[in-house]
Amino acid sequence: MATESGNTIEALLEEQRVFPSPEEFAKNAHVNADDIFAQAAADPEAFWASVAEELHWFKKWDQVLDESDPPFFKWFVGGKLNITHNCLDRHLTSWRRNKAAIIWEGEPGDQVVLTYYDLWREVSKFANALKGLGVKKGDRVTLYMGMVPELAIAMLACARIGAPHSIVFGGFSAEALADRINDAQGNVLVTCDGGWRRGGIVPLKQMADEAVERCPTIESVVVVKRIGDEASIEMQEGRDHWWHELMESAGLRCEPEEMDAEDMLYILYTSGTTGKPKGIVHTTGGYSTQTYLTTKWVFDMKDDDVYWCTADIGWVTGHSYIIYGPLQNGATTVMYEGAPDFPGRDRFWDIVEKYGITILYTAPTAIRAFMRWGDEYPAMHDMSSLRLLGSVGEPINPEAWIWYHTNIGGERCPIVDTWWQTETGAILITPLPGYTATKPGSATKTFPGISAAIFDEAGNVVPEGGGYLVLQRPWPSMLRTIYGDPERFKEQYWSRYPGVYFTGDGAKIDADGYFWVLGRVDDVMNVAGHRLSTMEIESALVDHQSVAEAAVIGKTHELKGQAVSAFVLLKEGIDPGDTLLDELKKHVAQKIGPIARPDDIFFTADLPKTRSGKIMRRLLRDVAEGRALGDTTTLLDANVVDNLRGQYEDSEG
Ligand code: 7RM
Repeated sequence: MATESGNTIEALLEEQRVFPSPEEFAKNAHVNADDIFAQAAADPEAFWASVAEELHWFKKWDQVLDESDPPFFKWFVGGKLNITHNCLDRHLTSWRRNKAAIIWEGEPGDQVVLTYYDLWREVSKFANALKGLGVKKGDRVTLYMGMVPELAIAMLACARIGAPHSIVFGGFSAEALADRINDAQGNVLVTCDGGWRRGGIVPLKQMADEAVERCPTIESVVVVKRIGDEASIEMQEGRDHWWHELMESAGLRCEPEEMDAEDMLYILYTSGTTGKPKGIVHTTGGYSTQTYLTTKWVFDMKDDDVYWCTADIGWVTGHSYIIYGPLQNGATTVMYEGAPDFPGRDRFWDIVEKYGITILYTAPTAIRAFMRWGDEYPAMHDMSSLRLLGSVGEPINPEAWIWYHTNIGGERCPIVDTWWQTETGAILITPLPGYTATKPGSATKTFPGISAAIFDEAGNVVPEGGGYLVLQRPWPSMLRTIYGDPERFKEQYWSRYPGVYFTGDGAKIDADGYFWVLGRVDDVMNVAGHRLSTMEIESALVDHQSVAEAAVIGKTHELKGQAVSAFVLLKEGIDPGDTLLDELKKHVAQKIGPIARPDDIFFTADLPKTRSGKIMRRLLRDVAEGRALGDTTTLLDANVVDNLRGQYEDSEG
């Protein structure tokens, strides 16, 4: 099984296991033939135009792609549409009007089901409420909420009236929220009195109050009552409005604003290599088109599916693959409010069984946690409804892939490992289930119409081997700019190789043309002149039977430039000790070579992660090198680093 295979990058490339798409699946899949790829490659613009034809447009475009002012590309020039018409109105004239659009499960176990008709009504009403607060087309509206149905309603309401939303993940601090509001400069903030998390209350309104003190542009705050009295919040007269009160008097009809294809749909902030978050700008026509098609093909979305993407809507995955992609397809999309281990470690599997989930889309970090908790939790539930699994957010190590395949997918479900970024708006590298044979650890090949390559430092294409992952042609759902900073947009993505989009990821391509994304290039180490990927060594460590998770950093070293330093989380019940420490060092040396042998390994109870589950190696580097901590605003749990530092210093004497 899993541990028989190496998890290092070299071993990944030697990985012989290929999982052909199951025949049964292929029979009914949306995509099951070659010609689609050939056609899209021969004429990508014609391909994307034919996809856009499947959507509703108030006015058809005059030109598919305008490349006259690179890198400021425009798609479907002159076209007019509204994404909420495609998400809602279009389904009201068919049998889908009473189909479940959103099935929502609250952490305490409460449920809400909104049919397409229900959702259309709620969205129209809140759109009118926003207008009543003075929001006009082009005004930015910040949403700082938990995973409640009102979040979906609010974002669609913004889109309906052409007011770009800026969703700030509900786990961010008041300070981070204020920075984002001030960058986007809106007049309205929508929040909740609080959110439920592991039975406790996330004080969203209190943090919003604190933030708004520093945000002179905010005139109105709309508050969803999720918690009630226990939240003990204060409403500020004249500024704060209860959601339910606004909705009582809001009109039922709100015609969608006719948006230009290139009008802004939303801003979403993402962390860059510097401290200041970047406001990624997405526009309407291309984003609609590509999220629509990728949802349909990558998830093989059908009318009888019950689809669950476990991301938070505060991240791009939630924008594209909980809301816009699925709703444009008329799908049933599930939203869950809370934590995966509350009240028990089987909560996800409980939800799968309860709603008969057929498609599950989650992240490797979650999968590794489930693995660590043990096989008994999924085994408690009937998960035979599942037919397709997805992964996103970071490289998935083959061991986790195989565990997912075996314990969640019952060895029958194809896995789609989907590579994309906030900036790309939609999935770009992925298997198509029913068509692509998968290899554990590889996101496989580009989606039809997309052109990616591996470049070396000088910008030559690497036909087989490692380098930088780049995108060679514009794609419809690409970011258009960084909000308020077009120079940074050019500099960050388009300056390394002229005319080519630089992803910031390192990757390899194998003899079959399969991509293996290794991770951010800023996580690459240089040890005595040898280039090593943190991921490569982490995989080698995780490959050991005692290790649950590992984070590797390059610690500054007098002689070698950098030395390998590893933070290791052991599986439950395994005792750390010097013998194990030596064994792990040997294991890495054996898997990759002596050069990768960690100088030190530190056993820890937890790893500092961002709220979206990415390990913050920068903070580990700070701990290892005894520095003051840098920016920690995206850190999930500040205590983790403090504990780590305490232990680390003790162990160093
Ligand atoms: C969707 C999302 C983007 C970064 C990206 C990669 C990493 C995402 C995969 C992956 C390997 C994958 N947006 N990444 N998906 N690495 N395999 N399937 O995560 O903007 O938050 O992050 O995430 O490094 O550049 S994101």
